[in-house]
Amino acid sequence: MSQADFVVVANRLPVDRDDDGGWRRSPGGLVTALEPVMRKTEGAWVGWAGKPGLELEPFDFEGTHLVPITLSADEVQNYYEGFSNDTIWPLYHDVIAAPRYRRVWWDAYVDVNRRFAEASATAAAEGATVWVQDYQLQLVPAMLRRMRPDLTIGYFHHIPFPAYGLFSQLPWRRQVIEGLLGADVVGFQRVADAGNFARAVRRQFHYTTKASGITVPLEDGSTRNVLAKAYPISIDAESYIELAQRPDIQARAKEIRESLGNPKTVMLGVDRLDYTKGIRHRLKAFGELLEDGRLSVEDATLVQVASPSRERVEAYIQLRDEIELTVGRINGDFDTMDHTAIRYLHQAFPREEMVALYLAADVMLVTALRDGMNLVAKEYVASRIDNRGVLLLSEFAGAADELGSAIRINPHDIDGMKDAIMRAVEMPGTEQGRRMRTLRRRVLDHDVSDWSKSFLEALAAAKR
Ligand code: GDG
Repeated sequence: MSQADFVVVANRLPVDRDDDGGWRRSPGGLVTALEPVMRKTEGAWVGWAGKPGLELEPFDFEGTHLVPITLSADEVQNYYEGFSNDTIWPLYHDVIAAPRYRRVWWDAYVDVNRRFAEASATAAAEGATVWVQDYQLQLVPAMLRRMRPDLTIGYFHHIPFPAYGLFSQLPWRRQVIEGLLGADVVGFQRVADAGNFARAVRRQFHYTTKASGITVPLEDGSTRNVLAKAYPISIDAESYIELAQRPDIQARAKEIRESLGNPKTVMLGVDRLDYTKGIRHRLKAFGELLEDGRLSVEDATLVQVASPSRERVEAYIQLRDEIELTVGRINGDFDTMDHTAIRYLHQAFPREEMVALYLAADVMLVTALRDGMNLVAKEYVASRIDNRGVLLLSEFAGAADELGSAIRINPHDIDGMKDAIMRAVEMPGTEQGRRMRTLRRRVLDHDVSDWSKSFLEALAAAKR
């Protein structure tokens, strides 16, 4: 079997299955980010094909060698929906929802991580570079290093890494840290995440941590250096600009505004339906503004795209009920025959439609309670080739570190958020332009290829 010099390991393969059994590239950001790298190196990608019980041989797709991992229905439930999305996800997002610590879920997580590590060990050539992605696979770096000490191993963490006081709840906290320390470079979204990780290492293992790296003692008395550092992820900004320039998409943006009854202000939220995104807080602030009479449905409409997500996890089922109840109440109280308060869409849309929505929106609401980065904020900014529109951005999203010219909000402070929304609604065009130009400069200068390049350069430097 052919072996690759560059291997990506992620929970999901970069492809989705068509109804006719064929494959097409998935639209996700990670796939776009790594596409140029994969093409240059003829790499391999290890991941799950997204369907339980599906057994597939490795195959080639558009120049990448794909290595499918089989997950049984039980494993999907315990490793993916359980430990990944009902233990780690809520714990790492500051316990917004209560994490559940179940030993059977942990056992499945260990087993599945081992299977990913074994497949990666088989796929990687002598001395290859392996890049492991995200919280579903935190044990893979150390497992893989034990199997293949010749490899250079990177790990990127897409979600926050919590403060030690929360992380220490995890019954398997030492195993998780040991797993991550198997990498040569552990990348985080924010400087604060890297700091939280270093502190967890100090508290649990008493290793020395410096800006130049964490010193990990080895059994033979020597040491290894592990670099833990922030590499903020970004988007393929150019592709958003290209879409925003298309006349058909600009026309569609106009059509969207018309279909909403041409209100003065269109506000927009775009999120996976997830409790970390602060959708309820946003609805509360908007509903109160209507109630207070500071906004009316003739003046302002909120479009909320809530794309379906993790629909079998209990916390997500409950959240959907709560949000839909709230939307129904607000619309029931304030809608007229001609205008709606909230246009709620529990659907996923093609990227063209997303960009039309970005162009149609005067105010973009990113109100996450906790978010690793939040790419929607960057997509909105990149799409605004007219230098208009206002971004409201939660300080609890990683993007806040970079996007200082947004209107910064604390989503827990409903009064503060209401004032910020009014400020955005009333902001003069000149101020919008000044802020948007600064935001766009940042996103265009630091796009996703910079992200992968700087991470992979650090990894190359770690190669002895
Ligand atoms: C995780 C971290 C971090 C959403 N609905 C539709 C759609 N989307 C696209 C958005 C955006 C992506 O999905 C969502 O990315 P986010 O960054 O906003 O959030 P998560 O999904 O939670 O991602 C996050 C990210 O990983 C990367 O490291 O930033 O903090 O939680 O690209 O546009 N796309 C389309 N239709 C939809 O209906 N086409």
